[in-house]
Amino acid sequence: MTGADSMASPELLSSAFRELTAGAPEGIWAAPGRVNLIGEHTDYNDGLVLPFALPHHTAVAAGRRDDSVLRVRSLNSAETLTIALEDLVPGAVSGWGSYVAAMVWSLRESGRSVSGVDIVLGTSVPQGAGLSSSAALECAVGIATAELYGHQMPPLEMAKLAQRAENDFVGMPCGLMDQMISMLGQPGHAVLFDTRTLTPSPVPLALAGAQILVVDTRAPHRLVDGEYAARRAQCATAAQLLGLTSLRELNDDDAASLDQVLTALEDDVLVRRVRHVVTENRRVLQTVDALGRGDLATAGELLNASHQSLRDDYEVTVPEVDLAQEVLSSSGAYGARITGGGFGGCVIALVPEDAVQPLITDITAAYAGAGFSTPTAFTAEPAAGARRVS
Ligand code: GAF
Repeated sequence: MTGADSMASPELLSSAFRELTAGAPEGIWAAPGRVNLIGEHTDYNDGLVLPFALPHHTAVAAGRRDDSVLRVRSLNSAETLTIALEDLVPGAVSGWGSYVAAMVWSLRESGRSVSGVDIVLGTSVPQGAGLSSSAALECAVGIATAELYGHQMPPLEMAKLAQRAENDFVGMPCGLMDQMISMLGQPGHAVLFDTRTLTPSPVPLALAGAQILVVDTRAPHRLVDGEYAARRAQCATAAQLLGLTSLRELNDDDAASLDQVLTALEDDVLVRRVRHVVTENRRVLQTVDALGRGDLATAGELLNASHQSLRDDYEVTVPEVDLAQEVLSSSGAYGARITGGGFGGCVIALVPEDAVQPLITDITAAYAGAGFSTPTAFTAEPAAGARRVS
């Protein structure tokens, strides 16, 4: 068990809860981070995504209070947030506490009655690495608080409330992918999610002789700083100029007619953003098909193509990420791509089992040569979504 894993252990959380409140928690709940296999920056364009939940998770020990105060302690930051529920308004809380406050706010905004709560949280999801630590925190707090106050909610409804928390309270205009997979992850499966119909379809991830390697480039990953919002706005503008409800209405079945449609945009940046989204939706379906046939070579090529599109057309990569992808894809992986929102974060690769260690060595050497911070890496298996632990 790593130090981070122990931060989310039920024993540690229970004992910290007793220290904070002098009583036992009413329960412990957990929700995972994720990697996205493919389907990037498509979820706010009514498109397709293919993430899976990680074993890394955020856990909360929680109990009701007999007043209207939210009190939260984080084992990862050793800070305590105390705020009256009537003071919960967007902008009132910043830092990690804003995700907790946002979720309680969102539950109350949905009309559900929620009063005071004590929460102690810990996480094993790497922070700021693009592995969806925010959604893990929102969903863990959401299922804990809802259950404490007797609200039964379908997982997708909870995911939508978590997305609203992040959009309207934290100020990050994310799509629904991260919250969806944190709620609906399944061991052994990725989830193909159609964000237009809100339909999740589990996809078995049996990679005979291969692994998903996750490389944390440790390049700082920041999505609240405007670049993500700018991409989202560019897609909305392009859809509007093309007279579409969303970019999902476009496909590249006929590349020549897509090019013809895109000439109407008269703006190279918008053309490239749209081209990424349209081609990425197709790659998601092709990846599901290739994985279903056990064709890892084709799945790897699709990961590489996704990365190139995110680098050249969507412009969300950074040099650390491109270097990791280049080393992985040219030294033994079937394919590799940036995962998550971008501007730093992690690269995932589909890797033959016996190539995992040599590739980690190669990347570490390449990073040292380039003067980058030493990356970290782990192999990941799909894990379960949000749940009560005890
Ligand atoms: C971030 C967002 F939170 C997701 O909604 C998604 O848009 C992703 O970036 C890019 O695919 O993780």
